[in-house]
Amino acid sequence: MRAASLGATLLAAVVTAGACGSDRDATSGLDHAVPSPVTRSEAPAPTSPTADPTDPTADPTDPTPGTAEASSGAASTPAPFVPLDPPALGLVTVSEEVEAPMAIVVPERDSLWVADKGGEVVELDARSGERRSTLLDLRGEVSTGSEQGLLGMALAPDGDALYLNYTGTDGTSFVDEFPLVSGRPDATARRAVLRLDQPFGNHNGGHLTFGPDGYLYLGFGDGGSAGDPAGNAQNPGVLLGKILRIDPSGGEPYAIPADNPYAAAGGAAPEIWLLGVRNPWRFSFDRDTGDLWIGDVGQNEREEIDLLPRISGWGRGANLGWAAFEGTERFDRDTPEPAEHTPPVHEYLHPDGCSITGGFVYRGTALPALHGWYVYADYCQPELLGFGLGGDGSRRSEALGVEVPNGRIASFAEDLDGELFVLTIDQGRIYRLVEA
Ligand SMILES: [Ca+2]
Repeated sequence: MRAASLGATLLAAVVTAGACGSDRDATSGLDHAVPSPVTRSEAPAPTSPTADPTDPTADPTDPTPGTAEASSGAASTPAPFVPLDPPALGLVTVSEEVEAPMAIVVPERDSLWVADKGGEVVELDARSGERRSTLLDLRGEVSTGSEQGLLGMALAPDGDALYLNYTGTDGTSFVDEFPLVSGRPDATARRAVLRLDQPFGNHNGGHLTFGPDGYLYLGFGDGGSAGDPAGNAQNPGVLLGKILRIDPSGGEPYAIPADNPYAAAGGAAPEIWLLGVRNPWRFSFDRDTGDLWIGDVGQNEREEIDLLPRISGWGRGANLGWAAFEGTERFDRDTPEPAEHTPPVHEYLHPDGCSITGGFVYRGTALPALHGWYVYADYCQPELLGFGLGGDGSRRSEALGVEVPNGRIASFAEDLDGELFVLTIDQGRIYRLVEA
């Protein structure tokens, strides 16, 4: 397949290997914990999860927030503002201290905590970019395959603990908790939260983030290889090919939020929040609207963006289609179309890219014209990309006119003010998105 040759040449093909279906894969994790707007007295049947438990009139297949808002009459989710012209953007280097930055959390204004794919969590001076200290060192514990390693990191909303998602030396995915003591993660108090066997080295997902509901959302790929040979993504009985939602501090090793779609359903995994993802490589919650945005890496042809509006229940129980669909197209025709299929809000084709790197809806103040744009990228292209939704449901997709000078865009991060970092590997650098 087209991307296979690329995969052979990329040392850190977090995305590429996902696209080409190599024997390597990674998992991702997400997390969030916030008081949920979803209130249900009963969970849906595993075979017919509903994407919108709060509004029976909303169309679960329509991910357009403007439409969902109109149908429900709720006014709490402002429609994104879509500017007429992309702003003039630039990138400034924040730091070159981290070889393969995967994630950043900002515990306080002058400090950046960066997860290095190789297994370290390092503290950088936010202004100079200089390395202050090593916070955690898991280098002897993580695998080094292209889609493996320390892949995700999230800080609890109350600042009590740091969570890491990484693949161990045998390829297994782990999520560990490190309580913060005197403001720093304490390795001696480490606690295992989740482990997940990985049948192949690729499609580990690995992202995790706390949602506006306070729960931890974790993304795991379909288990790897190519074409989801075991049918994991459509199987509600396994955690592969899913976005999970847990309460890591509510039990041992974690608690299941009562409104998870399968919390009370026998035969389905109660951790599941939504299903049918191939390799969710970065997802985020819009800090203004709470909407959930997912970049899901395609197989051979289509990279997709999925939007699960808060007002429609954040995609609770939604089925994003893989492997019955790759983007909007049929893929595995032996797998029937899911009953609650939520198609992507946007997709693009190879060779315009090879593997999506999901980003954030920009909500900072430094770049007013970018407000409301979903900023993302592709692992095989240097240029930042933007996707915008108008209040009328109109959709715009544009290159944003700024390129990373070297390296490959593997991740994004957000600071305390909603300004964006762009993280590249191969030539590891952290950039900040600024006005040109
Ligand atoms: Ca999909």
